[in-house]
Amino acid sequence: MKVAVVGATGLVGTKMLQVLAERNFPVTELIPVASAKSVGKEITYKGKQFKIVSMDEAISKKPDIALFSAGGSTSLNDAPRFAEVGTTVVDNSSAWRMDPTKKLVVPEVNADVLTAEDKIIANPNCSTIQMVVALKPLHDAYHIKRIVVSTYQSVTGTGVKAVDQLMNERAGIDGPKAYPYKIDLNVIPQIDVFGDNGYTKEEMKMIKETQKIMGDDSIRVTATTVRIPVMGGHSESVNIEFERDFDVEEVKTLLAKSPGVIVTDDIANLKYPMPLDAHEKDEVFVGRIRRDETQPNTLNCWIVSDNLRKGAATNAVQIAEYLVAKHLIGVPAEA
Ligand code: 11C
Repeated sequence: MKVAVVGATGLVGTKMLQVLAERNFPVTELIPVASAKSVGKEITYKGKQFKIVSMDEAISKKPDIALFSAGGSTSLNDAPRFAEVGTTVVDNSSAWRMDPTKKLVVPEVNADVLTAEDKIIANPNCSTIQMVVALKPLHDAYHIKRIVVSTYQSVTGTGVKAVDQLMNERAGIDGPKAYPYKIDLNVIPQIDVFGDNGYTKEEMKMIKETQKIMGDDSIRVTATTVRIPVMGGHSESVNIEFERDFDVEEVKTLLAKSPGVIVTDDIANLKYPMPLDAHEKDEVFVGRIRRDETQPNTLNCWIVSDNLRKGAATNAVQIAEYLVAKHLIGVPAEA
């Protein structure tokens, strides 16, 4: 496969290169793309140096697949240009996610919606991905009526500038700010901008994307998304009301055998998921699984995952792997 990685120098782009290498994705030619100021510089992939090229040069090479993580406006502008030359784009931005003509995919949940006609495929938001991986098997078994989620999100979700802000604050160094407030020793109950309804964009993504990926608009979701000064991954406290009742031990068994999920739930030995443990792992970790005793058919749990991996790069590479396995890639788009 000729593989382009667009946004190859960013936090997610760098992770995409790492994950492609680790999982031995069948790369025959790697085409790293980044903004004009990085063109000509080099990145390392599997111990070899590769020159960063411009968008136009990458398109002229007609890659089989392009993994995009360069922001929404680049995706809106350039993903269709790749699609026109037959490249399948897996886009990590929010640009195409709610477009009814584009698929929004988490392989463990809905890879089966993909066809060879899908030339721009959307990768969901990190906090949505980890939640749906854990909740899909429970939806299948008990049917979800309502989800109440509060998140505890890593600064890595914002990007390099936010990581630098946290580290600078910790070291007592002044520097550029990614957030309107100090993040070290603080908690900021705002991720992305506010909409007219008082919810942030991140909260609305969790609502809309969950319904689209699960293929079920009847699932009611309400979210509060919060930034905390951690690095290794996003955590979520999730309360789920089901139509049917469940047995807590059965829930644990069901989750433990679900693809991409690891149950870490042994309170006697103080075992539960934490971002420090999820860091650099591809799975979604679920713990603190218990009945909500205040109303029927309702469960509480705690979901943690590395937002740069399963929440972004790994999910995109898994989509690419699925396309290869099912021979849905490198096929010319229909006229
Ligand atoms: C965050 N979830 O943690 C965001 C980052 O729509 O892909 C990813 C934004 C997105 O800030």
